[in-house]
Order: sequence, then C-alpha cells, then structure tokens
Amino acid sequence: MHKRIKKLFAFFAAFVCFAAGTFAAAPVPAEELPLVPAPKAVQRTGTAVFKLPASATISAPKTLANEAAVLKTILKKRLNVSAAPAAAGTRGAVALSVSSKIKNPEGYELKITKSGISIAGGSPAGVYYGIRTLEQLFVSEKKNLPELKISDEPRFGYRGLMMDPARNFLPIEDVKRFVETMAAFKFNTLHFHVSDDQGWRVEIKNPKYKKLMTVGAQKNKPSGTRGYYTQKEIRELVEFAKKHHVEIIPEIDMPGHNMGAIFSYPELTCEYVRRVNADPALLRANPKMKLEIWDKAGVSEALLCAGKDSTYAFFNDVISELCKLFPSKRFHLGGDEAPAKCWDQCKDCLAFMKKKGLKNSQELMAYFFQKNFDALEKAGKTALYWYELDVPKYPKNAIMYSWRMGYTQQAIDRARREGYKVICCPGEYAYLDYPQIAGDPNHGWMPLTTLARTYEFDPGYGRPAEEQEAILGCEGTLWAEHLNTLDKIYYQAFPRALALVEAGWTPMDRRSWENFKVRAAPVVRDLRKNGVPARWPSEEFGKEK
Ligand code: TNX
Repeated sequence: MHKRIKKLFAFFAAFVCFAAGTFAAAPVPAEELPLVPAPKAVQRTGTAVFKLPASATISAPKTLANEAAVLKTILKKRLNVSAAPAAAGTRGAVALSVSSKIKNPEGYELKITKSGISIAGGSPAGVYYGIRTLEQLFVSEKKNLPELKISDEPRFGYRGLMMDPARNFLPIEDVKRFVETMAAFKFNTLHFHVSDDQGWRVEIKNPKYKKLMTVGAQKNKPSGTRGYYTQKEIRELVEFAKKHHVEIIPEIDMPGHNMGAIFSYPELTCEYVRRVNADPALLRANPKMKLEIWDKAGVSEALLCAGKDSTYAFFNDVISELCKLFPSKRFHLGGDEAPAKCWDQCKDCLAFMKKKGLKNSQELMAYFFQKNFDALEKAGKTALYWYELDVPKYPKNAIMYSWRMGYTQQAIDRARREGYKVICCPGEYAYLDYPQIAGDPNHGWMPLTTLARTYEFDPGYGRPAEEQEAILGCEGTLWAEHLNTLDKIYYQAFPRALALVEAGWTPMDRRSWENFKVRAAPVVRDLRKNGVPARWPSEEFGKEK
C-alpha cells in the first residue's frame, strides 16, 4: 500500500513536471506579445522558429536604403547581430519591400517563417513600422523568432506629440532623442511649439528681427545654451525626423502667448498695452499686461495688435522664412487663450474694426485668423489652430486642435457643420503634462490623468464612420512650464504616450485595457533599461521585475 502510494505520487509528480515543462515551452500567445500599439492582426502560422544568425543579411531595394540602415542599427543594438546587404538577386535573412497590394502607406505585413523574415510596406513608412514591430519582438523573443504573420495599419493618419521648448528651452540633441523614441511607437508627428510668453526659440535671419534671438530667447534656458534653434539645427532636426517618418509641424502661437516677440519689439502689441506699462496705476490694475518675458506659467494679456498693418507685415516676414525652413504642408498658428481685453481698449484695433465693419473683438479675432490663414495658403500651407469656443468663425479648411476639457464632441460637431478637420487632444485624456498619480510633481490646478484614463480614450468617440471622417487623429501635449529637462519630459510622456498611440493606431475592437497592461509592462521595462526614465505604474503593473 505504502509502495503504491509512493508510485502514484511519483507518477503524478512526473505528470506535473511534464505539464509544467510543456507550459513553460509553450509560446507566448500571439495576443500577449509585447507589441504596442497592438497590431490589427497577429497570427501564429506555425510552431517553428527562425533563428537569426550572428551576421545576417538584409535585402532591400534602393528606395528602402534608409529603412535597411535603421534595421541594421536595431539588429546591432538589440541582438549584437551585424547585418550586411544580401548579394544582388538573393533574398536576405530579412527581406524588405514595398508592395502595391498594401493600400495604406503606413500599413505593413510582417512574416516570419522558418526560412526568414519579410516585411512589406505600403510605402517606406509602412516598412519602417514593420521594422519597429520586429524590434519589439526582439525584446521578448531575442534571436529566436516564432513563425507568425502580422498584418497591420493605423486607424488614424495623424498620431502626434507636442513639445514645448518655448517654456523651457531644450537642446536640439534632446529633441532628436525624443523624436526617435516616439517614432519607435509609431507616432508620426511632432508638433513643435516654438514661441510663447516665456521665449522665442527659432532663428530668423531677416536682420530686422535680430532681437527675437538676442532678447526674446534669453530666458528660461539651461545656462550655456543659446536659447533658440539655429536654422541649421532645425534643418538637421527635420532631416533626422524624416528618417524616422516623423513630420515636424511648427507652431508660432498668436495673437496671444507671444511675449517672446512682443517684449523684443513692443510696437507689435497694442498701444494700450504700452500705455498701461507707462502708468503704474494702470499697470497695477492690469498686472498681466506687463511687458516682460514670463518665467512662470499663466496667460499674458498682451496680444499682438490686430489693428496695424505692421503686425501683419511682421507675420509675413517671419512666416515666409519659417515656411521654407519647415517642409511640412501644415503650420500651427496657435490662437489659444487670447483675452481680447487689450484689443477692446486699443485705438488702432478699434479704428480697424470700424473700418472693416467688425462688430467686436471676437470678429476681429476671426479676421486676424483669416488674414494669416490666407498668407500661409499662398505659401502652400494649411493653418492649424487650437480650437476656442468663442471664435465666431475659423477659416474654411482649417484644422482644429480640440483641447479644452469636455469640449471635443462639440468641436467635432462644429467641424462637421463648418467643414473643418479635427485633431483630438482633449485635456481629460491627452494632456501628458498633467500628473499621472497622486504624489507626482503636481502642478497645483492640474487634474490627475492616470494611465488607465488615457487608455480609455477613443478619438472617434464611438461615432459612425461617416462622422469620424472629420477626425484626423490624436495628439498628446507636453506643455513644459514645469518640464525643463528631457528626463522630466520622458517621465510625463511614458507610459501614457503608449496608451495614447494605441488609441490612434489600433482599431477599437482590438483594444483592451487588461491586455494592454500585459503587453505594455515589458515595453516600459525595456524603455527604463534603455535610458528612458518612464514612470513604472506599479499600481497597475505590480512591482517592477
Ligand atoms: C493651456 S492647451 C495652454 C497652454 C498651457 C497648458 C497647461 C493650450 C492650447 N494652452 O498654454 O501650457 O494649458 O496645461
């Protein structure tokens, strides 16, 4: 009896070991591979693996030389695999191609079979995204790649992050690093906010505007830095970003948020603001009209004067240089938080309104937008704006960034009625400068925006397909009043930017918060191992292993 029990026990033990062994060897279910954003379709196609050799070959047409170089760098960095081009006419261990069968230019198909890896894209961008997906497989599977097929394409064509070196100047090298990090997760746009009350950050060569750099750029910058980007640096940034399929959209905010320019050239603001600054009593009553470069957060009440031709001439001069510098077809003209108090008191604005038959300062605002929109259009660009509810009319074909908490649905309705397009960056989901957990650097009034909250975001708001045609995509903002280093920016951005890009990339029926946590945890761990100080959300992911 005793013996029999022993035997039985041995049998059970053997069975448990066998079962456990099988379990350990079983491949990670396709749904749990650490891929963020989740691809549209992942399928296991067999049980074999393809083992990457220590030196691998890449075959790619000349048009994909950039993508082949990106892949080569990744192979070296991730797996210490050196890569060389495959001999002409032969297929490499990794084969890159563009396929006309893939209709979405950002779409791709990644196939791993026991004889090799192939990535076909709808365009070089699609191939790039296939490579970035493969890189995520390297993180978990190393050189042993399971047979599978991934067919993927983005839900929205616009997936952006916004950086704000106007508030705190960030050296160009840091911007480039950030661009590469965001591109790895399939963001395709950097919205670059380069002027505000805290500084003017981009070189203008026209000698008339020298003071933008010598005065407007000289605060809120790390000591020893210039405080603005030279045109050469911007060109290099644009080139670098292009290699990573990231478009840089510049923003010159106006008529508000522009003390960098106004303090350099006070004639750009209303005569009323200058009157206020010359009179201590008036200034005490209007402290936010003070002419000074700001070094704190807030909204200045000194606007560019909309009632003088010279302001429009300034705009034309500056914009014509910037349009050449930034090849993007889109140009952001700000338009947010512009209290029109100074326009209502300004002799020039009042006379101008009368002359043009404009009933009030909000009509003047619409006029100001339209005039600048037209000038940009002549340069072949579309103007983009932060959507404000009280602006009576925006230029037709403008693109609106919906940002105010709780107003995006309204912005979408208005866009559909009036023919605009919308990019969704609602404060309640997409403001990555807001604190992500109690105890985070909490900037007073800013609401808590957790990772789970950001994950809930559906930029299409569950609307029928035809209504979603007005929506171009989504963007996360990293306003930088309190972010003066790249590390702080990374901490705010990640992991929430992973949730956000999944909202922009992955179809809703492929998204699940529980599944996201499984996929994202190894990705965040990998970021942290590689020098990106993302926040580890232990309340969601558990203790970091
Ligand atoms: C509002 S969002 C602003 C920014 C601030 C931000 C702080 C927007 C269009 N304007 O100027 O930096 O709040 O979160």
